[in-house]
Amino acid sequence: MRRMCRLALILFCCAQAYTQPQPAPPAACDEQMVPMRDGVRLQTVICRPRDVDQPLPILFTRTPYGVPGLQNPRMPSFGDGNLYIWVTQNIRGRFKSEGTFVMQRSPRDSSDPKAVDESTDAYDSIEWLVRNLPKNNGRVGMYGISYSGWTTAMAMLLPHPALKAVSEQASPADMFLGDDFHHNGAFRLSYGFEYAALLESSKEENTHFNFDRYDTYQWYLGLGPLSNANSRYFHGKLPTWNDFVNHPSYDAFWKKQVFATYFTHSTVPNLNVAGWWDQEDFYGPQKIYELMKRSDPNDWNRFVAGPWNHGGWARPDCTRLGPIDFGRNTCDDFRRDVMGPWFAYWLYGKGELTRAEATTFQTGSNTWKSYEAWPPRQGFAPRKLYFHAGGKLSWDPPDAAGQEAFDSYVSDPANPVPYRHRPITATYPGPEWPVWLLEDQRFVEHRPDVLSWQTEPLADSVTITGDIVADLFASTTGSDSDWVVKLIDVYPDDFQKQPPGSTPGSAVSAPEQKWDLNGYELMIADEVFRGRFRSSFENPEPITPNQVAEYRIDLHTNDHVFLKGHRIMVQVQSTWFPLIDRNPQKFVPNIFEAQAADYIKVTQRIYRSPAQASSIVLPVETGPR
Ligand code: PG9
Repeated sequence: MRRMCRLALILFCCAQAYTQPQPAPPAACDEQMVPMRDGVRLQTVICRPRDVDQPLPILFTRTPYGVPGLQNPRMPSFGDGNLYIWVTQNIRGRFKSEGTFVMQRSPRDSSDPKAVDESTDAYDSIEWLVRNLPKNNGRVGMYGISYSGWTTAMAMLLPHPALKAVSEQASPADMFLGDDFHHNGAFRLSYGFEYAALLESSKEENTHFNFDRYDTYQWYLGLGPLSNANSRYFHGKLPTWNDFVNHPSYDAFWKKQVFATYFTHSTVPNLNVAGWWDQEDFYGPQKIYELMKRSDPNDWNRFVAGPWNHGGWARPDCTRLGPIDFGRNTCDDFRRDVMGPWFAYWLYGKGELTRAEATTFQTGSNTWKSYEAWPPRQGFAPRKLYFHAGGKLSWDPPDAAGQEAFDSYVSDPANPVPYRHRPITATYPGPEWPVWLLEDQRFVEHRPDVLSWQTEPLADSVTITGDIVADLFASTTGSDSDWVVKLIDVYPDDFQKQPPGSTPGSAVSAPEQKWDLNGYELMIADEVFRGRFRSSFENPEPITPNQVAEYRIDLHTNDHVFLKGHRIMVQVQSTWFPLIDRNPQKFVPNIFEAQAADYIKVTQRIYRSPAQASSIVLPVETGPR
């Protein structure tokens, strides 16, 4: 396996520290081994702005990816002049931190006084920090993105009294239902494989798996059945891969990690942050916010979402993502108007907590919006866009003339649909992975195993704000199957008056010239559902071949305007490789143990008759809120 390269380092460091266009305040850093209740010591870097005498609050992040170096550290800055002592800690078993690393260590049995977990480690660290750091004001905030967002969420299960506020950002909430490792039970092969190798090949570093093919589509296809991963490469040595193999359904192993299992009520003010194009943990922050809101008598939870990929809001400039220009640096907006005031209020007692319950950047209109709830309770109503013959999508339900109507395709695991255009480079260090959700979906539209339905060009803009659900009526000739649904904004053919290269002498290399947005198919929402779990995630069952079943697939919340002249499109397919492992399409008890012969070609049907009217249900704006 290959050592971590510089680019990936930048990626992970970005996920920890808020970078900023303006110079960071000069800081002095020092490393401490902070003792936990069981004697294990955790590597902790503490940075304090130089020449500042006043007591400062502490901002604390816990990560598995490595603490920053002591020289020229990048201090967090929200651009509001408020200073913090910045503390970053490696969790157990990573780098110089003692103890054993456990991927998403499950919360401890609280009746065992000796048991430890991420919440006791956060508690013990905060206790040590407030007692030992000179000139701290006794107030601690925690924040972090993704894994560090999750350690932040875990700290809320045993909040230290000095922990005054947190910001959980892109934390996974459930690794079987919606985050990094599975979606609706479908295994996220490339991510699961490469991430297990990244974290568990070595304690001292992040290690990239050494692919011997540039195009990992080809490599994963060559891997064959998943059982070859251990026999050829991991040899049973990666605990996380073994857990995937041993827990193919939603059993106690997965439920033990799930935040919902332990959450009882909101204990600390929490700013939940999500990115609309988060390629890793989009479900998590929405779910955690939803759960915490169920018992939040002090109204301590807020929700923020913007046009960002995974952790993108920590980057210096977020004016664009992939080809899309949002017209303003939305990360600066977020730091200055949301995150800065959040910690200033709770850790400094400055300002007022005036921010709305939910603050989202509405794409399409490219404006910030505020809502009284998330998803909003007023001003939006679910409306169905129905599938019709000839690839049409319409607000009108199918009529009786279309009885028994369906569209059909053959899904072949030997020739799966690539999830992004080939060559598919390794997940890390990228740089394609972080922006793949914004790829132009025309690259697969012509495939016979990808079905598309679209509206006419819209006479008026359509605003959708809230939860999107696909309601599929589908059958397969097999006994297991995946259903992938993508909601797409199709740009008009004349969107860009001057597409790249059309102007004599135009500089094709200028960033704004690189992308051809004419007719672009931009994915707004997407999800996969593994058919064996349609009745229960705990007890998978074969699908009855050729029998129509209804699949209601949650595409999660969004805030987007399909502008006048654009079209709304839905695509359906049954493979998405190697993002999702290939479903053999023949039911086997454990797909991780399937044999090559179990992988079969099947014929899929998507129904659009009055009784079995497949549709996408959109939260359409109905009027003033
Ligand atoms: N998405 C990453 C992750 C979080 C938690 C568990 C496993 C992976 C991350 O970016 O940290």
